[in-house]
Amino acid sequence: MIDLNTLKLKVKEQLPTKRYDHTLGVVTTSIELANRYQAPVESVQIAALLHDIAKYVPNDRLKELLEQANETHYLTYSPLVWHAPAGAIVAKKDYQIEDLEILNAIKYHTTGKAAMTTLEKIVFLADYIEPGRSQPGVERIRQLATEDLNVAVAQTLSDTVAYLGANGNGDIHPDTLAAYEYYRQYL
Ligand code: DGI
Ligand code: FE
Ligand code: FE
Repeated sequence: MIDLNTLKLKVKEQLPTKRYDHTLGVVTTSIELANRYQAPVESVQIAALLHDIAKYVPNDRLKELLEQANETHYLTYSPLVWHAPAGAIVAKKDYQIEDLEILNAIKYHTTGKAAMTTLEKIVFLADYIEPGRSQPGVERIRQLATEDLNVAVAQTLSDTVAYLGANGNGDIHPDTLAAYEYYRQYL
């Protein structure tokens, strides 16, 4: 059994204040979503607390972690997505998280993927709409999140794909594209 307060303190030590505040925002939003959409609140909190645990690990080390875990396919895409799969590796190695649902929620929090579990959708969405976020369109998605989880996830993916495309970012990760292709049915 994991003690959430101990975990919180450990995560706080690992992150700059701003990122820790974002993390607490993701935790709060994830709990609200878990209550609304009947997901296990404890698992949701653990995944939310750890989702960005590898955000400040240097790229060289992220690369090493992904190589050791045979996840080298990530390395041909933007380093911006590496912290998510690497975060799942760190959660297992350094935080003794064995629950695959929690590990996958961390792993896919940046790209999303097709046919996510409720837990995966909640962390993915909460990361995008926590109170500290202010990107264009976020208010609409916050509203959608109170109405329908799949629609809110679909709109998040649509906005993200449009944003990455508009920024001339040629390397949208295949999981992001597959997620968008899957969830656009809800728009
Ligand atoms: O770590 P956070 O800042 O809390 O949020 P995040 O893990 O969602 O990472 C956000 C960044 O990742 C944002 O700049 C968009 C980018 N991103 C998400 N999916 C993809 C992506 N970047 C590329 N290149 N390809 C993707 O598929
Ligand atoms: Fe992240
Ligand atoms: Fe985040």
